Amino acid sequence: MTDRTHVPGTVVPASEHLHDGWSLQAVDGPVPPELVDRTVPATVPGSAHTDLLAAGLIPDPYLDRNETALAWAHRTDWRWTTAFTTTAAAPDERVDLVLQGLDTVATVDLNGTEVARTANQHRSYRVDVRELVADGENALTVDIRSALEHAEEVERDLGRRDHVYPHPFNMVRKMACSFGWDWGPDLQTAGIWRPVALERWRVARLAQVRPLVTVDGTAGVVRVHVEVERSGLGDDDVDLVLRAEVAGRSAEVVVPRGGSGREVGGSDVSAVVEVTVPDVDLWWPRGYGQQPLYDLVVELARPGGEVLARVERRIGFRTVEVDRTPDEHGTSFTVVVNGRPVFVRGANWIPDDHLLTRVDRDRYARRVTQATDANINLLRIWGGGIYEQHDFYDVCDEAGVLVWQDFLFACAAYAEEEPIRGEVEAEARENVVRLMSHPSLVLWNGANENVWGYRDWGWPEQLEGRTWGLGYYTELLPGVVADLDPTRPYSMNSPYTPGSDAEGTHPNHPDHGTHHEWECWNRRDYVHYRDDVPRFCSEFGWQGPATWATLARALPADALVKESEAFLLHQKAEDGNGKLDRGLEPHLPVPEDFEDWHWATSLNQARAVAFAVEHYRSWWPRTAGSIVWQLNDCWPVTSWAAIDGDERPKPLWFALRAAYADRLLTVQPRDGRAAAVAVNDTDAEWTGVAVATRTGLDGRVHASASIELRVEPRSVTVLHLPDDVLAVAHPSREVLVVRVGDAGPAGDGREVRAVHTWVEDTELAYEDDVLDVSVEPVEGGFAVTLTARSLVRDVALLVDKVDALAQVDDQLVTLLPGETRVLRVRSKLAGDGSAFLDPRVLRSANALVTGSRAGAAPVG
Ligand code: BMA
Repeated sequence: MTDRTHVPGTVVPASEHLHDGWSLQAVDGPVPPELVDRTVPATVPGSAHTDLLAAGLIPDPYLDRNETALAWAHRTDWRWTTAFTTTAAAPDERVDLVLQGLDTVATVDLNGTEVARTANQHRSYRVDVRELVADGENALTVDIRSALEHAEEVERDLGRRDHVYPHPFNMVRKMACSFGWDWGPDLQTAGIWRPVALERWRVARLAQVRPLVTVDGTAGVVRVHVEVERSGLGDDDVDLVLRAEVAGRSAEVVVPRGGSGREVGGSDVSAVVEVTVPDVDLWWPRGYGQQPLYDLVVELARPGGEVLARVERRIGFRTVEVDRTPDEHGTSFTVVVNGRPVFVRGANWIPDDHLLTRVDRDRYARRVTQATDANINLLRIWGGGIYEQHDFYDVCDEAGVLVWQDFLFACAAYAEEEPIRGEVEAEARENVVRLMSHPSLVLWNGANENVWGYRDWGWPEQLEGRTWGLGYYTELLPGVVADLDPTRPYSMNSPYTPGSDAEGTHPNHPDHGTHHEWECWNRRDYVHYRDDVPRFCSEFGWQGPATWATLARALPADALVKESEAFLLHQKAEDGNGKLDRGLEPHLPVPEDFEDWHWATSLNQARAVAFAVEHYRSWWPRTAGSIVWQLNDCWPVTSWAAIDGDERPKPLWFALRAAYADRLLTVQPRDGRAAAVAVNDTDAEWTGVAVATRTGLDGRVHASASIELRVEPRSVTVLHLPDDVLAVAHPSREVLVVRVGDAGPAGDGREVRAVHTWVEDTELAYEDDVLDVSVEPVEGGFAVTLTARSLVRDVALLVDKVDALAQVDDQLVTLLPGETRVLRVRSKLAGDGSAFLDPRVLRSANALVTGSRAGAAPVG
């Protein structure tokens, strides 16, 4: 049976999966008594955690305080065993055992013979087992020992290197956040996490297929580089034919006989075949054009005869570069696709479930759809996670979502000696080749924050001259990219100053290359995002809690308070709740009541991030990208995510969708006064009339001006506002409104607007009860009608509080006096829908302020 989850795209030879009949046992370590000598059925691919969960032997690690209760697994050794039936190798047949992924420190035994020892989650292993497989029953055992203890031993051998969290995650090639992160649980998985199979082949196989895709004028060119492994058996020393076909065009070359049987999985001979597709349709990022994908078929055959190997890939024709030209502002960092500079409206991606094997194609597709629905055009796969499954990149290829892939290094110094170095090189080579066919993949990045760490986090003192990873970022990794995937750009680190070295211009200098803005959130209020105009902000973010239904599923009812141990276990950031409160104080009351606090911090998260995004977009093309930390979560937790661990969008998601809209109006300081900035990130000119008014909270217009709007495609225009519109008399009673009614030919006809207040909500003269609401059942759910009698800011229906499955079409809706808006709620709930009008559900910024005033001065 063939299965594309084996080696994606490999059709010949077929794989015999070894996924059945597995069982798991804890063999050593501080295991609880109920697991001693106990054997449980195991799912492969899978992990010890998912197997024990399925067997009902451990509680759900994501709930309550179960994470802590499962810490014994960190120092436990495990054994997986299976028996399978097959046939012995024919005289001229190679039989390889192919292990696509082991997590992590494993010994593999087939029929009593050790066939592999591994210590790298990020690569695959191939072993020639033709002498070992027997007719009939065969026994396969995979022993996996504690990765933590292995890492501690390596650390003792090589000398300590700094790492930002307690465990030495930098001493073993395993997903860094396996060991806990400031948004992730410390659940150190072990398991056979990717497919296992026997592969039978004769004569020769395609050991490596590397399509280098370029564009030449109007033609698409794919140069397919292959490495061929000979079986070393029978009549393998023959000339072969390598053929490639795409879009009905094909080409072939002869692969000469060569030395054979050198090294299993290695290459005996290389070959290149080139196919040109005239008048090719280019692949574009979303918003710039279509995403045509072409099937590439690569075959290795006997001349005029039997196909020995066949690999399929889906490619797209496009060019990509990163413009890092020095200019009057510093050093740019602009992604250019098919010659067109792209403003990156991005989000950082972490593994979507800490228990990785539960993420399937549908889950990836749901997440990427949420990203595109929020107008995101790039996802950065962060270096503390993994190289994702092909499905992730496939979904991005189809959606036109650009992918920036970090090599897997994050927030730590890394030893450049063995046994780490060889693993780093092997995993980099393998994954570059594995992923390079995807057109969505536009950038390889050396590491997350490691040059910055060396510079600012006290590493040199602690290292005493030991290596820390620089050679990986400056030599090994760029060398691998140049060698294997030369059409794709490489960036040394994020953040990083292009052209600098570790001692030169500060790696996090906002004027040069990529920048991570973490002063805001960690130490400063979000208004300070405006202090810099970074060239490309690849990380910035603000925390907020998970949605209510997610929290209520994960925590017992009595733990739904800020101080509970369970809630704090699901808040991993250093002084996270303190930062949330301090972040609220300048803007909104800090509520005592937990549900009010939950809403206030959710709203503040959304506003903080939107504030940054609007600032960054307003500076295009000087600022060429904004990648918010972070799109998703891997379990239920308070974090920077826009989508929580149960896949629910937080208020931030709605704010991002608005701030990342194709066309944006925003009020920004320019030359010491407020200006309206119109951002047009479409290919059509944006014309219309911008009406700017100085309006009372009661709706009275004190001053008004009409300004002709003309914004070129993919550009930004600053609109000067007249003095009388800015001459605010009563800051607590007036707002500035800028609106463009006609969004022009490419617009959707909807008004684009900005509502700007001169003071914080706490100082606005909000009155009580100025929002009229009604609800009626409609097909598929409910319609909630909102009408404002005075300014109402950031209305949100927290629908999951009523129905955990409900969805609402918008949140954080601001209404001017007299305006009406209907929100659509999708829900199967019975009844009249009045539950959606409960003040715990129907929220606004106003009610936080008026409610706290009432609380401060209780009537009666
Ligand atoms: C950045 C990231 C992550 C971290 C986030 C929030 O440094 O690279 O390491 O989770 O900040 O603190």
